[in-house]
Amino acid sequence: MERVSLQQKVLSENDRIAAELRAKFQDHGIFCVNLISSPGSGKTSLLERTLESFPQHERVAVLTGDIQTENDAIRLSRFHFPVKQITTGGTCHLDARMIEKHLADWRLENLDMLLIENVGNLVCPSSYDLGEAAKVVVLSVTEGEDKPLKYPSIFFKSDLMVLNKTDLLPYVPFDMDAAAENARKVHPGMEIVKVSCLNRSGMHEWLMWLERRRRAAKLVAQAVG
Ligand SMILES: Nc1nc2c(ncn2[C@@H]2O[C@H](COP(=O)(O)OP(=O)(O)OP(=O)(O)O)[C@@H](O)[C@H]2O)c(=O)[nH]1
Ligand SMILES: [Mg+2]
Repeated sequence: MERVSLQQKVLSENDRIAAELRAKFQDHGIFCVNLISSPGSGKTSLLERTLESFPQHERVAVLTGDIQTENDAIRLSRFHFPVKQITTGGTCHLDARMIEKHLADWRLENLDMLLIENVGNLVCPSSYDLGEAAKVVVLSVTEGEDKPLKYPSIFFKSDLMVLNKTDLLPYVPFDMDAAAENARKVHPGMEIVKVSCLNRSGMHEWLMWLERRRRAAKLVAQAVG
């Protein structure tokens, strides 16, 4: 009984900070994405392909979470946009306080888009709101098409599923239609883009999705402000 109420307290504190972050992002017209997947599905690779496609004047920044190492921040820093690593030291997800802390010395008025790579995990990150406008779940073709049914929460809460590593389809038994059907069983009408971060196929659709959502965030900020 007590354990449940403590967990509720932690989550409601997280929700309070997340709501403050969301309000700040909305005020500044920042489109914030929370990228979630199992370890190794290709979150950093997708961000590498994304950042390499942006012109240098793009007002984008990245926070990338891992339990240990600065490896992902080092990979992403090559593109010369602001990047910070959040090292959780054991925690299996990012929380809103970590985002608040790592944003503290960035000027939000200089940003249009904040891309957050969560810790590799399909379960824990789904419970922690980071103030994002959209969660995006990445599933790669080596993971099995049943994952949306086994880990429904994150597929239900995500606006978009990015199906990655499609270049491997000739070599692994993965049924794309079944994966899409399973995702839409959990989340009817869910948007899906199929990509390969290796050969860059599908990148246009992913970038168009980002651009559409970024414009929508700007319009909301203008309407409210
Ligand atoms: N064949 C193939 N390999 C890929 C693709 N995308 C990523 N990889 C490889 O998959 C491995 C993991 O990719 P990452 O981008 O590090 O995955 P991640 O989701 O960021 O991993 P964590 O941060 O550890 O959770 C790397 O060896 C990538 O080169 C792809 O589209 N095709
Ligand atoms: Mg990564």
